[in-house]
Amino acid sequence: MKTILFIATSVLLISSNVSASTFNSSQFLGIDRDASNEIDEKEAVSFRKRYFSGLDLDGNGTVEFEEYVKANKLRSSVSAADAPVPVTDEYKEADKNADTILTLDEFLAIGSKRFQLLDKDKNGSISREEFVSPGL
Ligand SMILES: [Ca+2]
Ligand SMILES: [Ca+2]
Ligand SMILES: [Ca+2]
Repeated sequence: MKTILFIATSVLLISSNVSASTFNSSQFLGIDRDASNEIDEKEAVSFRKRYFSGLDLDGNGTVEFEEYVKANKLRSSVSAADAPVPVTDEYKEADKNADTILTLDEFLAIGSKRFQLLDKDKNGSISREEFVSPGL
C-alpha cells in the first residue's frame, strides 16, 4: 500500500513539474520586460497594472465580477448571457472587502503577496526557477 502511494505521489510530482515549466516560459517572458531573467518588483507591478487594465473592459478603473467573467471568458458559450457564474477563488482572494468590485489597490496587494511567496530566496526578484504557477 505504501509503495502504491509513493508511486502515485511521484507521478503527481512529475506531471506537475511538466506543467510548471510550460507555464514558466510562456508567462515569464511577458513580465520580464528587460529580459534580465529576473522579475523585479517594478516589473511585477507593471504586469499587474497591465493585467488589471485588460480585465477592466469598460475602463472605469474598477473590475466588477461581471467584467472579470467576460474578460476571462468564464461563462460557457452555450449558457445564457446572464447565467450566474460562481465567484472564483482568485477573485475572492483579491476582493478583500467582498463587494464584488476589484480596485487596483486590491489587485496590486495580491500581486505583492504573490511576489513575496514566489521570491523564495528573498533577494527582491523572481528568477525563472522561482516563477511557478499561479505566477503573478
Ligand atoms: Ca470596469
Ligand atoms: Ca473590492
Ligand atoms: Ca529571488
